[in-house]
This record gives sequence, C-alpha cells and structure tokens, in this order.
Amino acid sequence: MPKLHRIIATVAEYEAVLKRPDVTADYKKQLAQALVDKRLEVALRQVMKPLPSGHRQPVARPEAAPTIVFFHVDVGTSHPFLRTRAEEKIDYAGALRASIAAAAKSNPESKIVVLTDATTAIPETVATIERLDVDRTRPTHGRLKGACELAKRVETPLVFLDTDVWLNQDARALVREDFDIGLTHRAPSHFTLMPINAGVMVATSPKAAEGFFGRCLALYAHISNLPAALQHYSQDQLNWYSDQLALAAFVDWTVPPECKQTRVIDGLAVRFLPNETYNYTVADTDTPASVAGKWALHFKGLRKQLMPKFA
Ligand SMILES: [Mn+2]
Repeated sequence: MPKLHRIIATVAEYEAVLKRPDVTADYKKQLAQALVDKRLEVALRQVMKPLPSGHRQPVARPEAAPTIVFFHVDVGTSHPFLRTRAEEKIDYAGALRASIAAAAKSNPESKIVVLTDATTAIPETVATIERLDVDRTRPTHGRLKGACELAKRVETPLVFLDTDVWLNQDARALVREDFDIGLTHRAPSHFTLMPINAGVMVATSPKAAEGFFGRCLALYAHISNLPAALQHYSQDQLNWYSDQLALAAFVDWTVPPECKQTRVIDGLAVRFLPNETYNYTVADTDTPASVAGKWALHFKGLRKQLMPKFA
C-alpha cells in the first residue's frame, strides 16, 4: 500500500480512500488519524490568513559564533505528557546535561544558554542560566517567549535546541548561509498538521529571531483560543503543541517539496532544513558511525535512554 497521506489533498479524498476495499485495516487507522489532522488543518487555514511574503528585509548579519539556546522548565512528572511510567523514569536533567556537553564539544566557541523559569533546578554545566518570567504550565509558550526576549539581548546568530537534541556539527557554517530563519521539516509522509518540528530552530541574526518569534507568539495566542483547536485538543495538549501549530501557521502548512528550499515569509528568508540531516530522530538500530554525518540528533521520548551509546 503506497503512503498516501501527502498526495491526498482534501478531506473528500481522504474519505474516498478510506472507503476503498484494498486499503488494509492498519493503513485505514493511519489514514483516519491523518484525516482528523487534515480537518483541523483545513479549519485553521480558513481562519489563519497566510503571512505576507513580500520582500526580504535585509538585516545586519553578525560574524560571531552562534549562541546555542536550550529551554527547560520542570513541568513535573504528573504532567499528562509524561504520562507513561517509562517516561517518568527518564532523567531530564541528565539529558539536558548531555545535550549541553554535545553542543559544547562541537561548538567550542559558542556561548550556551539555558532559558528557564524562576525556580526550575538546572544542573551545573558550562551553560549560562537565564531565568525568565514564563509560565511552566505552558512550556512551549515559554520557549517562544524566552527565545524572543533573549534575541533582544544578544549580538550573535542563534541556534535553539530541545533539551534532547545533540548538536554534532560546527554550526558556524550553516548560520553563514544566505537565509534568516532555518526550520526543520519532517519527511513528507508524516504529520501534515505539524510539518515543522520545534526541536531545532536557527536564526542567522538576533533581529530575525526577534521578528520571527514575535510573530510566532502572536500566532500561538490566536491558535490557542480558536474553537477548532479547542475542539480537537485538550488544554494540556494545546499547552504542549501550540508552538508547533504556530510554526505550521507561520509556513502556512507548506514545506518542501511543495515549496522551494528557501521562501520569503513575512519579510524573512526561511530556509527549510530536512529533519533527516538537521534534526534526525535517532533509531534503536543507529550507531555512532551511522549518525556521523547528521547535523543534530533528536532523542525524542524514550529514545533519551539511547544517549549513552552515542556519548
Ligand atoms: Mn525533543
């Protein structure tokens, strides 16, 4: 059975494929979930006007090594998104420590910053800790807000990473390339609703970062109050996913191969970076040799337990 998600364009087409007798039960299940996402995407697209493309606004491009930024707040193991017992056993502070060590090793000239709230305990590392007024029940809102605030205070390019992402290459080469914002997009057959993963985001200048995250915060506020989103998600889910919905709205749910590798959105040249290289989800079967060419490794969910194998 071919992977149809991405070539199915409309809700009616999904419904038609679901009725086909040759579609396996397993694939039907996948399609049914994709259809639920598609319905929300359609609803969101109706109310979210695409951002203007227009001309790229030239901004000063600093030469300095990028500042590498992690965001971490303690949401507690009772959080619905850490619901499985196995996930409760994950050592999040340990993962953060390992991710900082990886970034420090590959980017020795970069300053590393951990953004957090007033009270979260952050392990002692080479990173500078910046405490902000953010709401830990809305971690992904805090991340956008923190990114926006930090961008106003630095004079370097910025690389924003999840606490379970290992940056394995010198980031200076990428931030010298000709774009403003770099976003990592998923393989075409998955997650049409959230085509951008927030685990790796790049800004080649602080000015671009400020504009971009400011816009994402506005989109976040808008989306998290939309009836279509509130019907589809629980409040906890929205608190967790609204940033990726905001990123999706920012790019108008359109990523390569449906658009060029770099596209001007809201005056910013946005480079789409394939997850496969720039935000690679580590697999059980991977080895240090098999991931040697990856720009960054993402140890999503329980994959954090694989970290020691790659240290
Ligand atoms: Mn992650």
